Amino acid sequence: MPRVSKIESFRVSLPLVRAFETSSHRKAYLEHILIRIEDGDGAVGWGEIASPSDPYYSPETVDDCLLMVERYLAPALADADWEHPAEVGALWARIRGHNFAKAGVEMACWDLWCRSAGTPLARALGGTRTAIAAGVSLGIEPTVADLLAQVDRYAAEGYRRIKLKIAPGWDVEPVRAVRTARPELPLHVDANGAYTEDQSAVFAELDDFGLTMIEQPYAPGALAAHARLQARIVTPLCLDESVEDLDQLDTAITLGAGRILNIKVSRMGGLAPARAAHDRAVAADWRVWCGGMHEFGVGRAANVAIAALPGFTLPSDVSGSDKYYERDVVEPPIRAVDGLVPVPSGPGLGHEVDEDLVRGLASAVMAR
Ligand code: OSB
Ligand code: MG
Repeated sequence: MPRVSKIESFRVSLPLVRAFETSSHRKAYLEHILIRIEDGDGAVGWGEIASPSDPYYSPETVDDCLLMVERYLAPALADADWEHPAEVGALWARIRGHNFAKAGVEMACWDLWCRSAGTPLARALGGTRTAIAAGVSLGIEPTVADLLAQVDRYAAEGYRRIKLKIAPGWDVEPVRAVRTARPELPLHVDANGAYTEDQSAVFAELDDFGLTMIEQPYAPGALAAHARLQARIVTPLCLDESVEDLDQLDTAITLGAGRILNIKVSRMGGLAPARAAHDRAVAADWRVWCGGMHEFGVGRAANVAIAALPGFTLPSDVSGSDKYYERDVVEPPIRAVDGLVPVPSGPGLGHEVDEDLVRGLASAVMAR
């Protein structure tokens, strides 16, 4: 039975290969928190808190997450008895929200348990795939020509689909340009909740481009508005920000607020809740796929593992490390070959963390 005796967090910043702009903000580097835990036998597990720095995607920020780990999550985990990582979430069940912080600490528990048991994380979760289909998510670019160059590059690398970020003023025109250049490419758009219902005419126009889905057109809480839009267009709506727990998923399913769920380990608060969302969505005939938060290699490896579950039938936002970072924090880095990322067969996350690099890069370290 693992008993975590040491918990460290490292605030690490890495420059992005290419600055990324969404409807809410633009980033040239990301700062995430890496979690390292150890039990009394010296077994180690790693997790990643992939919260954005600022509260524009969800209310959480990196600073909040550091505080949550120090004040609540590390004390709840330290010296607690647990048999299996699926039980760990119960230690902080009474803490409302803070899913990104919870997910990073829970992930470290899965990694530690799997490494001790010699089991790959994907297998521990019930994953059945040996490789997952990879897509890319492309940010808002300065010009349509810049966007087309990015599309060409990643389509040529073999990625299985491309997702375009949209925002008012950057929607029908870039989508039409990409669709005209590549009539057969599996394509979808993500608005990160930037539209209101009185702007719904845009989605009627986008409905004609054969998109696989329209992701999160309206604000997270606007489930009824999503249901009204879904009733009027053919393109399936996909929810991201709107679903942070199983009750919200239940409401979304009941209302018909979409037909597809983007499952993010971070947004759901961990691997066990992400798996539960997969089970619930698939049972309701929704399709699911694995989203991402520009994770470093630790969180990205966890995404690969969860995406190995059988219900993940649409390509993921899990691209190779080289799409994001010059040098990732894991060895080997995550690699996509011909649009597929292999599911590792080694224990735990299946990638070794470059601990010296992490310690060297960390701007803040907390230990307990
Ligand atoms: O909405 O899916 C999103 C990145 C940061 C915040 C939100 C989102 C994204 C992405 C990129 O779309 C996914 C990835 O490549 O990791
Ligand atoms: Mg999204």
